[in-house]
Amino acid sequence: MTVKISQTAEIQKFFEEAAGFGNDQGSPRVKQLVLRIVQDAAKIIEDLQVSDDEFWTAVDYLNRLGARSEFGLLVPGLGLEHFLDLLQDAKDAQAGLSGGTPRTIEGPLYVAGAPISEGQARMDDGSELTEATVMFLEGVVRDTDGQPVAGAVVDLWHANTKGNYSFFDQSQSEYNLRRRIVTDAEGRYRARSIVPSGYGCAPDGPTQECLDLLGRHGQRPAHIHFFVAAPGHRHLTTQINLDGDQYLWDDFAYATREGLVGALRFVEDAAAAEARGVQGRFAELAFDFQLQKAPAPAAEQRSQRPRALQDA
Ligand code: MBD
Ligand code: FE
Repeated sequence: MTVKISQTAEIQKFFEEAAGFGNDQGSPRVKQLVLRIVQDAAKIIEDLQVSDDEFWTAVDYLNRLGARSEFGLLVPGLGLEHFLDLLQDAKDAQAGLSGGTPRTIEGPLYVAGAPISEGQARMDDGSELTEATVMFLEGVVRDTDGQPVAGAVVDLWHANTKGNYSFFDQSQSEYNLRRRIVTDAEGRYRARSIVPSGYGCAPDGPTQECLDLLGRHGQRPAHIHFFVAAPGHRHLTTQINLDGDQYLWDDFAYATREGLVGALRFVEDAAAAEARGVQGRFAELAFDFQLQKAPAPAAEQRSQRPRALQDA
């Protein structure tokens, strides 16, 4: 059996030095992680006989991925963000935490600091009313005993009819299709918006370049993202993925889950439209949430993941 160079004591000691184990400065945690990353990279290079050309092509790829700010897009595309959910689900099961609306990935397109209002909000700026279908979205936030949660913050965001998100798409107005709605005394939230389209990775971007080499598309079904938070309850990051979309169960980001599919109800009734204050065909979507009790105060907060306008 041939000896693996990457596994020799000499090379292991060399990487320990490179990862800062020879000094008492810096961060022990980062040293631990970096050591493992360089060790595993070396093992991959050796085991899979990665050529120099392949190695430097990969280095250039990561530079281009970062330059286009697409690292956060490749991560769900490769299933790693969904894996974090599966891992947390397994930990929850072990800890006996169950019930409530399933979690699913946040994705890379949240922006902090959306306008906040009590009970209801209009989310769209009206700029797509000729091409869009008006959507009335409403539901109740409850605890796992079925009791309504008043004062919960429902922070929701979605794409426009082109599948693009405001902030990242500079052609949209500030915070278009992004709102925070505080549930009323009955735990209810109501939003008037427009039916979103599915998102597709930029065809000329590095994420799609990788997906092409994997023989995969970069499309998501139409969906609506949510953070739902309330004192005493566990923060929930989730989405509604829309029934009938061709990508519902063929999502490049693997976010669709059982229990997170929402069905639009299209209404073509002049009296109903007038009662809603709109003209013509519109859509209704009802979706309720259930929050687990927070096992500890920290569980009430979303992750500290760096986000756009974090401090807004
Ligand atoms: C999205 O809109 C999204 O939700 C995810 C997970 C990845 C890319 C775009
Ligand atoms: Fe999204």
